[in-house]
Amino acid sequence: MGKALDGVRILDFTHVQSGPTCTQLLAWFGADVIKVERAGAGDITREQLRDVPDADSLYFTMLNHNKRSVTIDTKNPEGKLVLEALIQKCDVMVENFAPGALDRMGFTWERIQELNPKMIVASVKGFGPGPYEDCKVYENVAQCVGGAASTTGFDDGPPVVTGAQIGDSGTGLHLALGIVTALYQRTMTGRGQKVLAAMQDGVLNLCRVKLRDQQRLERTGVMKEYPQYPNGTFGEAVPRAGNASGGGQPGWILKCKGWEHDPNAYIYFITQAPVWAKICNVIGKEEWATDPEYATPNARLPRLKEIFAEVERWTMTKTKFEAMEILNEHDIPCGPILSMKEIADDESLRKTGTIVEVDHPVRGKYLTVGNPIKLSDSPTEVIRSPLLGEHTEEVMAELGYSPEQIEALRTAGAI
Ligand code: CAO
Repeated sequence: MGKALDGVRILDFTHVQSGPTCTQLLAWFGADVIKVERAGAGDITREQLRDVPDADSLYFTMLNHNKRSVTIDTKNPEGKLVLEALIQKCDVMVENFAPGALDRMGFTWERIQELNPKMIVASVKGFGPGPYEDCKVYENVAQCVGGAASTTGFDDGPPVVTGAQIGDSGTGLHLALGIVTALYQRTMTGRGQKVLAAMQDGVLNLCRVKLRDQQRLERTGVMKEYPQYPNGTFGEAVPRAGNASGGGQPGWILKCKGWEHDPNAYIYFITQAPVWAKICNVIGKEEWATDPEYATPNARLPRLKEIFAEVERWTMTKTKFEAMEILNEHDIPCGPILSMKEIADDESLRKTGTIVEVDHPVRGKYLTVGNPIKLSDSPTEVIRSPLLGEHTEEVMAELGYSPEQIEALRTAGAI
């Protein structure tokens, strides 16, 4: 069966996490992704957080599946010529170097356009144009400047970053959408274009509901679904909401049986309005279904702490999985707090290809997250990440270089 992006060739000039997540997705959709790495060293993540001596780290292997690796010294004059040949053969260049690095290398937008006017040049940067455009940025910096950290955590504690890599992987995802959109537009215009996904913008896009709340706060001075209501105080900016739900259906994380010794024996519980009567029945507070103090969503807002405490008295008598089963019978939305160990062992995630076991010639078998986006006509097969420079000769031959030329470039240190 063919793949959605069959025939699309990507010059993958990315490193670390944000860019590689983007190109990995494109590779899973069938693009030929040629990862250009620094000769001799490669993507810095190959050696970061290593768990097996001399094997590419999981950090690298889990972000670079289905790609080919070529090593080129793009600061060497002959290496530059090889990169030029690649630019002429590819549809998209994806890069996430520090601001200005590509220009310093001699590959400005104008130069790339000269070489290939159809080329789409897609970049991740920390910030968009403005006062911080020259700054280098990593994941947690993006979470802080994109509004996630100031709105995450508890009111009486400091700002908190989330484990979800919304700055890196989130921006890679945004960039991938920009790239396929530009590819689609190119089918009509015949032209390439620049695609920019700034990490601050990507995080802010994911924090959209918090900018919503900022404006609600300014208008009304209070947000009734926040834990600060009714007894706490609201300041000028959106406060940290603890585990409150970001939508109109109040929720909280509640203890389950075993919480004393298991840090993940908790469940997320949502007091969804349409099933309020069922919630009352399940927790044994039938009278709340008709009591005007509890029967409507508005009446409940000032009493959420008391209500969740009562629900928790019930959840503490069940394991998180027992609670999930009972609540689901009644269509009450909830979710157990799953540990990474539980997720890794989850059979259903393996069946769908969301968790995949991959074999690697140096490190052996390891688990990875497969393609989370399933296309019925373009199935994903997860192929192990390439060794450093594994495909240099193969790609050079495809570019028309003879074995002698390849050898000479190798001797010159260009590849
Ligand atoms: N051959 C020769 N030189 C190469 C090369 C190659 N194949 N590939 C890269 N280089 C060079 C670059 O040209 C650059 O050289 P100059 O500094 O002389 O211009 C140099 O390697 C280092 O690139 P860098 O500045 O991007 O790398 P860094 O480790 O200093 O910074 C990072 C890393 C991530 C902070 C920075 O790249 C960045 O801000 N990127 C944009 C935002 C981003 O993607 N952040 C998320 C990273 S994922 O957590």
